[in-house]
Order: sequence, then C-alpha cells, then structure tokens
Amino acid sequence: MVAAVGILVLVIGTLLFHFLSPWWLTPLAADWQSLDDTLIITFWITGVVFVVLNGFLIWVVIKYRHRPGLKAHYEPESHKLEWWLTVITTVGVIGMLAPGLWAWHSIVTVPEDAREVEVVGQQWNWSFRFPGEDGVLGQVGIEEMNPANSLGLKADDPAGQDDVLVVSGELHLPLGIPYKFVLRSKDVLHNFTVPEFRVKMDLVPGMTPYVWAKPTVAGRYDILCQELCGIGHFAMRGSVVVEEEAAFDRWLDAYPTFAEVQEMAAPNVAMGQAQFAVCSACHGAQGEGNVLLNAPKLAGQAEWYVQRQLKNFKHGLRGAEPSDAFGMQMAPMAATLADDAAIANVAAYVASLPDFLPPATVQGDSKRGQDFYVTCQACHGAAGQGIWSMSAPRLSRLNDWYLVRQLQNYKQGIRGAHPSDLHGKQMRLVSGVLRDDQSINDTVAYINQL
Ligand code: HEC
Ligand code: HEC
Ligand SMILES: [Cu+2]
Repeated sequence: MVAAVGILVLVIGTLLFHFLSPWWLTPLAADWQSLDDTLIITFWITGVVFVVLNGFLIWVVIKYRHRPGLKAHYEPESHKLEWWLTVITTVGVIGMLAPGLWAWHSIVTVPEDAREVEVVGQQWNWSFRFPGEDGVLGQVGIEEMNPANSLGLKADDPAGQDDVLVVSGELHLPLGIPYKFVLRSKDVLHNFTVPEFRVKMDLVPGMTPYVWAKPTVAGRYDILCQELCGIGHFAMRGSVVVEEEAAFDRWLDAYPTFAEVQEMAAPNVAMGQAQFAVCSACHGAQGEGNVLLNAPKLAGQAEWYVQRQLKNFKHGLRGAEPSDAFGMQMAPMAATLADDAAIANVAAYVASLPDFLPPATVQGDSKRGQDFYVTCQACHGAAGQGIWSMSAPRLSRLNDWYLVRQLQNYKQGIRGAHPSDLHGKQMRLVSGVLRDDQSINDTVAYINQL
C-alpha cells in the first residue's frame, strides 16, 4: 500500500512540477514554432506513457498484493499482448521522431533570401562580421590575428575589404529578415545559443557550421555559450538586439569595414600628449595616479584597454550609474575627446608613459588570495599581465586601492550594469567567486606580489 501511495505522489508531483514550474520555455522571438511543437509533442507522448504506466503499476500493486493462500499464475508468453505493445511503442516512437526530422530539415535548409552574418566565438567573448556589399565574407587566418585585426582577416583578399567588423559582444538584427549565422571558433568548442530564437549550434574549430533564424519580435536577448569551454564558460555572454531595419542600418553604419580599419592612421602620440594635459590634473603628469582624487594609475596599462574604457565612459557604458561616484567624475573627461582618433592618440600616449611599481596600501592574506587568483589568471594571466585576446586588462602594478574598489563595484553592480557593457557584465559574473571584502583584499594582496 505504501508503495502504491508513493508512486501516486510521484506521478502527481511530476505533473504539478511540469505545469507549475517557472523553468518553462522563454517566449518565442523567431520563426521556429515548429521546434516548440516538436518539443510539446514529445512531452505529450512521454507524459501519457508515464501516467499510464505508473497507473498500471499502482493497479497491479493493489490488485495482486500478498494475501495468504493466493498463488501466482505462471504465463511466460502472450503473443496478443506482445503484438499490441510492439504496435503502440512503434507508433509512439515514430510520433516523437518524425516531427524532429521535419524540424531538422528546415534547420539545415537556409531560405534563399537569408542574409549572412558570421558569429566568432573565443574564450570567452563573442564578435561578429557582416559580409558588406558584395555579400561575401573574406578569408581569415589565425596567423593574421593581433589587437588591430582581432578577427584575423587576410589583407590581400578583395572579398574581405568591405566586410563590416563588429568587435563587440552586441549584435543587432533587423526584424523579420532571415539570417544565416555562420559560426567560427578561434580556439575551442563553443556553442551559439539564443534561447528566444530556439537556435543552438556548436562552433567547431576548423569548421564553419551554421544555423539560421528569422527574428519576429523586437527586443534584447542573451547569447549564451552552451558548451563547457573552460573556466569562464558561464560568463561567455553576448546580446542580440532585434529592431526595425532603419535602426539596424544606423547601427551597422557606425562600424568600420576592414578597409577602413586598415586605413586608420597610426595614432599621433604628440597630439595625445597635448590632450593629456587635462587628464594629468587628476591622474598625474606621468599617469602615476592620485589616491586623494581617486584617479588610478594609468601608466603601464595596455593601449587597447585604455581605448575601450575611454569609449565606454564617453558613450555611457561606464560611469553613468548614479551610484558610481568616481566613474561619474571620469565620464565628462572622456567626453572632451572629440572622436575615435583623439581617443586613440591619448591611449597611445598613455601607453608610452614609463611604468613603475606603485606602493602597496592593501593588507590581506596573500596565500588565501593565491587560491582565488587561480580563476582570475585564466583571463588576466598568471602574472596579472593582461591578455588582449581575452579582453582582460593588466592587473599587476596598478593601484591596489583602485582594484579593491573596482571589484566591489562589480559585485554591487555599480560597474558592468549597462546592458551593452558585456565585458563589464563578464567581470560582474566572475566577481561572484570573491564572497566578501576579506576575499577581495586577500586577492589584491596576492596581485601586489605579481
Ligand atoms: C576629474 C578627475 C579626472 C580627470 C581630469 C580625468 N580622469 Fe580618468 N579617472 C578619474 C577617476 C576618478 C577614475 C576612476 C573611476 C572609477 O573608479 O571607476 C578614472 C578612470 C580612468 C580610466 C580607467 C582606468 C582603468 O583601469 O579602468 C581611464 C582609462 C582614464 N581615467 C583616462 C583618463 C584620460 C585619458 C583623461 C583625460 C582625457 C582622464 N582620465 C581625465 C578621474 C579623472
Ligand atoms: C572570464 C574572464 C575573466 C576572469 C576569469 C576574470 N576577469 Fe577580471 N576582467 C575581465 C575583463 C574582460 C575585464 C575588462 C572589463 C571592462 O572592459 O570593463 C576585467 C576587468 C577587471 C578589473 C578592472 C581593471 C581596471 O583597470 O579597471 C579588475 C580589478 C579585475 N578584472 C579583477 C579580476 C579578479 C580579481 C579576478 C578573479 C577573481 C578576475 N578579474 C577574473 C575578465 C575576467
Ligand atoms: Cu564558449
């Protein structure tokens, strides 16, 4: 009797969980109703079988329970029953598999009018490339990759010249137009997933798998990597923004073609030095930092990172949160840099400043910090030197008080809260490994020794 009640509770509990749980499909935002239908059909078939089988089990347990004097009847074979069970099972399995074959056929059949975008995955960031007017993506090679050409386009391929490079984790797409996502991995296996689009496909190094979708609902959706691709796998997030075509065109226009990137003049350090006069009021004449003004040391930081932060400050991705008192002081300063060229000049000047080791001010247990740093070094490097291909800046030889404040800001969502600040969001997710202020101090004490 106890067993029968147990099974009954299990069945009712499972059904309740299925219908009441909040972990249900996200609202559909692409033309993939067929995938949802396939899933629902499978749920129905398995659900009915689950209830019927367990109901039968309960009935058997009650009806044939042990009673004194009752003897089991031996019947090893029943052709009639076997025949019925085979037919029902076959129909059930066909019912589950056939819709999947149809759906799979449409996944691998890209519509004629689909446009193309390349999705590039790497540990642990996303970037994108549109083929430009010729509609053809130019050739790429790993040996071409460097901070100025992070997608590795080949300079001598004419097809690549008009490719539009979106070196940012945020992709925009026009509403109602089918897109073929050509997938490329720079390093290991990744998986491109947009739950609302119902697309999900592995990025395999050396291959270019693809998947397609037609976005049908405007909005912002997460891009997830659903492959265990290393320590930062959970923090490998991107965004896709679906909007009207006019807004999409404006967005895409703001990104340079490969030809434009190559033509960009080398930064002018002398002009950068002139611009830096403003900055030195807070950051010091040699970019050495000033704790009284809360302005960190800049000397020794990588050019690409300084550039990105200045753009983030200027465009409101950093220092726009009202709770970010120090970022708010910096943001108007970045706005004094008129354009990308001015930003590049000043970043080049900062990179030319002589580096030195600033005094340590933070106390902590560096042995304990070393254990935490195992996570950090996957992106920031074992010596805290920063790794551009991870988008992670240098941490060694910065002001330790500044590092502590940034880690607190990430944890509290003061930095990295803007939806377009995907690098900041990544650090926010990762900062969860440092549970409290003590762990932060310990980690920074260890970084001081690097
Ligand atoms: C009014 C003082 C002030 C001036 C002037 C100023 N900054 Fe800043 N800057 C700050 C403060 C404060 C921060 C730290 C913000 C934070 O804690 O998030 C900062 C942060 C930065 C950062 C981020 C560093 C990092 O490691 O992420 C960069 C880069 C930077 N400033 C560059 C500049 C440049 C270039 C100029 C001149 C155009 C400039 N700053 C002018 C106060 C200033
Ligand atoms: C998955 C990669 C990844 C891991 C792991 C990671 N970081 Fe970061 N970190 C980044 C990126 C990317 C940025 C740059 C964020 C931006 O551009 O705003 C960053 C920025 C920072 C900054 C701000 C530096 C500055 O100059 O403002 C600090 C401090 C920092 N990380 C500390 C840590 C610590 C400590 C750990 C380990 C607990 C860690 N990070 C682990 C990717 C990572
Ligand atoms: Cu990944």
